[in-house]
Amino acid sequence: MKIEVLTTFPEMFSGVLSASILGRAVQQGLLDITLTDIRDYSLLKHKNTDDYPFGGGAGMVMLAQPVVDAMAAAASRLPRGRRIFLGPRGRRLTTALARELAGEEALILLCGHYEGVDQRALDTCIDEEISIGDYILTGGELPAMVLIDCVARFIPGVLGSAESPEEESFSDGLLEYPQYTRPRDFQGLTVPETLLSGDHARIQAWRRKESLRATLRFRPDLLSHASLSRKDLELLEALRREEASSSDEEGGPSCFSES
Ligand code: 4G3
Repeated sequence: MKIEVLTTFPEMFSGVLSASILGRAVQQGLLDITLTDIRDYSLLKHKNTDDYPFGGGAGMVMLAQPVVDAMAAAASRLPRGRRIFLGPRGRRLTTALARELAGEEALILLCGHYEGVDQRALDTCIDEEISIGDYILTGGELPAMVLIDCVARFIPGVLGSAESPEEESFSDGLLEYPQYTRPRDFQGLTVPETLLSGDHARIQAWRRKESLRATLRFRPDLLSHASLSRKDLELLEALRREEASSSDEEGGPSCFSES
């Protein structure tokens, strides 16, 4: 997938795009990411990209001219690219949206800074606005990186063949089950016996139950949209009783010494 990012802070992306799974995806050519500095398109003599807001008020507004010209240049390179602005008024980024975006051949991501971008630039050169959540950040760069990471996981080959983006939390509408690795005994804390049994069917059943338990405990709101079998609903009924009677018990073990 080709992605062009329009930003006044291209240097913010270097670590994220060179490390770990995204770094490997870039190296393998699965992700082809171009960083375009909006400042390079400013026609002002000091290459400004922002100015004071008409009507007054705090902060600065990004100028339409460098944004529109940077977008025109990007769109000429990626004429089929979906033109996305990262902003707090946008459609919420979810697993479903990330999966949809991963099916595109190209994306153009516009990162705003300051108090926003001149509305005329947004009206003329953006297909859609996407938000990563209900909070304000100093710029759209972190949201763009979050979107790239989230979308990349659905591009075939980005995750190792052993991992599947569909096995993670939220893909089936439930939270993930707890995971354990070596050693079997860590400071007296042991791994659930089922996971050592080698009985694949038993392990699957345990994991499903623990996914349901985690979702019921931490994100019960997700249960109304999850696809649940008859067996799941039975398990949930049992878990509701279990959780209700255990909620007044002492908490689990702590990694800090009890004094
Ligand atoms: C536009 C996106 C851009 C208006 C961007 C602030 C949060 C998100 C910005 C504005 C951002 C988000 C830049 N902050 N929730 N900051 O995805 O008020």
